[in-house]
Amino acid sequence: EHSTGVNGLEKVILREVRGFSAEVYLYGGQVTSWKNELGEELLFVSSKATFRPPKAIRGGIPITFPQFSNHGPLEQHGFARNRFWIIDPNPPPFPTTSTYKAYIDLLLKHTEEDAKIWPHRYEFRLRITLGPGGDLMLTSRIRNTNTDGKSFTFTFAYHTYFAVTDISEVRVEGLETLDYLDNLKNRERFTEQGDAITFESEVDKLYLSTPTKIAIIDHERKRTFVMRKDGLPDAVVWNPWDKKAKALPDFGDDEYKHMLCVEPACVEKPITLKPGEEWKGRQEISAVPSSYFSGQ
Ligand code: TA6
Repeated sequence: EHSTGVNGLEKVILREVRGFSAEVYLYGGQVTSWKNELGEELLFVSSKATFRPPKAIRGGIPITFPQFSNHGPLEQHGFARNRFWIIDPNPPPFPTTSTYKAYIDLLLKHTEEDAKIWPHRYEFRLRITLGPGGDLMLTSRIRNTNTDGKSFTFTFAYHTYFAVTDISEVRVEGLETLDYLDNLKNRERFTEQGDAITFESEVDKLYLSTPTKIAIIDHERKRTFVMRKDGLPDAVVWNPWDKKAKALPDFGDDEYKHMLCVEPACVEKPITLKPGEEWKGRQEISAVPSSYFSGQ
């Protein structure tokens, strides 16, 4: 249902039969809450998030488009997360076989203002779905609607902030032995070691050619987040740790202990669309008790 969020910003609440819920702000097209049937919050949003345009909301699932990172002509992470999206008046049809219950279709289109910094026409359709069992799925469809025959190229990520009990008790499985670009070492390329990733300092790594399934294990709470993705070959893992956390005005000094960003992305090989072409990128996350998780 529609409601008014922080600072009067419009938000939509999705509810699922078993009691899972999610909240999406039209500002940024950004999920800011995903709760399980016990009402436990599964995503991290900073207590110092400003919810004040034009700054992005710190947490949940920011959409970084048309540029991930500050490597390019645009501001850091592009501008989709800094714009007001609308409810899609003409959403794509739902696949008939789907059993998904609660969903919302959002739309972001080019504006003359944005055309000054990114001279292209596009339609970005974002479907946010709360599925049976509380899985949260985001599907992005980005279409080039240029009428001048021009292609455009972009990079993309779902900048997902998971809430964790204690970062020093978190493991990530699925990225071991992969190559990554280390953003803390001038994006130099390294190879990850052979077992699950653990955390004891700032991490900012772009893993390349990653599997469709990644697991984030919150050992303390015996909870595993399972992330499945399509069309997103890369995955960024980020924790600012103490120094960087202190330097971010909209991030509490100690909050790095209770969050981890795992961000399915398309960065190493940017996406190029000709007029009329459409790209699709999907992220689906679920939270399961670790005891069930086979770890395969
Ligand atoms: O998540 C990776 C990253 O690119 C980091 O380098 C850090 O800058 C983070 O995004 C947050 O960026 P933001 O612009 O939201 O403060």
